[in-house]
Amino acid sequence: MPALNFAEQDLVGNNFRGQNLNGSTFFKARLENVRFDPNAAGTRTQLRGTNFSESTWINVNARLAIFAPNANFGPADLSLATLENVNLSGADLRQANMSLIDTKLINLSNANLTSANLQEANLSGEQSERPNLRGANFTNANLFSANLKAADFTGATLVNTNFQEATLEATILVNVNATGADFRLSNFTDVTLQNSIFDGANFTEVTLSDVLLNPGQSSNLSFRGALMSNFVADDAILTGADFSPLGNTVTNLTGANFNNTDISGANFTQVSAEGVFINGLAIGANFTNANLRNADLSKGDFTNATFVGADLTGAIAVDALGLTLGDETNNAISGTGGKDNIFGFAGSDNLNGLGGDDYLDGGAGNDTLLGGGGNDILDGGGGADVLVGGAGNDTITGGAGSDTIRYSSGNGQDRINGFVTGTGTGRDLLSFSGIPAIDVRTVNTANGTNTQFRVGDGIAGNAGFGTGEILMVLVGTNFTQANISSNITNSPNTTFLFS
Ligand SMILES: [Ca+2]
Ligand SMILES: [Ca+2]
Repeated sequence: MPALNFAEQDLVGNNFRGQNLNGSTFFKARLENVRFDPNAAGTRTQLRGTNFSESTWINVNARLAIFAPNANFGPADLSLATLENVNLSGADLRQANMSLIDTKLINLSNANLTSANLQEANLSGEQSERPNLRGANFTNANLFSANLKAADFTGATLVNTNFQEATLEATILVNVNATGADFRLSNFTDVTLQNSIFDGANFTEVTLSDVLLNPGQSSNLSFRGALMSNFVADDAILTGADFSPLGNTVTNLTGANFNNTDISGANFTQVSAEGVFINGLAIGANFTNANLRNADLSKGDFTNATFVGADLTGAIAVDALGLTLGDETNNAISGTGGKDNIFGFAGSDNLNGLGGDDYLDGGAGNDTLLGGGGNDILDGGGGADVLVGGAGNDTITGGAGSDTIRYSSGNGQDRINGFVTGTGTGRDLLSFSGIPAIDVRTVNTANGTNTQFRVGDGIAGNAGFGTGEILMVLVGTNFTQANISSNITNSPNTTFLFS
C-alpha cells in the first residue's frame, strides 16, 4: 500500500488493523475510535515513519502497532499530539519523536520506547487512574522535563533514561531497572520506591521527600556507584538500600542529607560521604570503611550499626545511639551491654566496650582499649596502645606504634593483625596471664604465615603438640623462639614451646 495522506482529516471509526501505513501522514488529523491494533490473523499494523505531529487521538487502539524505523523509513513523529484514552500497549515506539505530547489515560504498558524523545511530554494522571507505563522499556529515552505525575512504572526498564527536570510526584517506581538514569533537578515527592536498581544513576542535588512504605517493608533499593552528592532524603524510607561500590566506583554521598529518614539495614560500605547528615533510624546499617569526615550524625540511631574502618574525622554524633565519638583530648568512654562503636581520636583515651560485639577505634595517642565480652574489633591506631580483647573472639589491630596485646585465660580465640616482631621501633608485645603452657606453631596459608598460640601441656615434641585450644592467631606474622625475649612481656607464669 502506498503511503496515505490523512493530514488535517477527521477520522472516525476507521479500521487500519494489520495494514501497512508506513510513511503515511496524519499531520493535524483527528482520530476517534480508530483501530491500529493487530488484525484477526495477528498481523501488526505498520506505522513506520508516519507523521502524527499535532494530531488528536481519542479512544484509539494502537496496541502492538509498529512505529519504529527500518531501512526505508525513519522514526515516527508524534510530537505535539494529544492522546486521550489511547492504548499503545506493546507498541514499538523506538526512536519515536513524542516530544510535547499531551496524554490522558495513556496505556504504554510493555511498549518499547528505546531512544524515544519524550521531552516535555505529559504522561501524568491521578492516582486513581494512573498512566500505565508498566513494563515499558525507556532505555536511553529522553524524558527531560516530562510530567510523570502518578505514572506507574512498575517493572519498567529505565536504563540510562534522562529524567532531568521531570516531575515524579506520586509516581510508582517498583521493580524498575534505572541503572545509569539521570534524575538531576527532577521533582521527586510522594514516590513509591521499592525493589529497584539505581546503580550508577545521577541523583546529584535531588530531593526525595515523603517516600514511604507499609510498616515492616524493606525498600530493597540499589544505589551502587550512584552520583548522589548533596542528595536529600526527607521523610523517606530507604531501609536495606545498597550504597556499596559498583565495581571500583564508590557511591558519592558527599554532603547528602538523610533527614528523618529510615536507613536501617542500609549498606554504606566505602561510600564517599564527607559532610553527610543523618538524624534518623540507621539500625544495623553498615558503614564499613566509609568516608564520613565532618559528618553530622547527631541524634541518629546507630544501634547494631557497623563503623569498622570508617573515617569520622571532624564528625559529630551528639545524642546518637550506638556511636560515641571522643575528641582531641584524653577521653574515657564506656559503652553499653550492646554493640558499641567508640572512637577516641587524638589524646590518650580509655575506651571500654563492655558487653556486645563492639568496635573500638583508638586513633592517635597512647590508648587503652578494653573490648569486654562479645566478639569485638579493636583498632589502636597510632601511638603505643594497650589492647585487651576480653571474653569472646576478638579481632585486634595495634596499628602504628609499639602496642601491647593482653590475653588472659578465658579470653576466647583472638586474631591479631599487623603484629610486628623484633626489637625495632614499633615492635609489638604480647602478654599472657593464667595459662601455664602455650604451644606456638606456624601455619602457612594462601595469604602468608600465621602463628598460632594454643593451650599446651608443657611437654615439648609429644604427639599432641600444637593441637590444644587456639588462644590467639597472629595473622601474617611468623613468631619464632627468638621473639620470646623481644615480644613477650609480663608473662612470668607461662612456658612457651615451639614445634
Ligand atoms: Ca581522644
Ligand atoms: Ca592509638
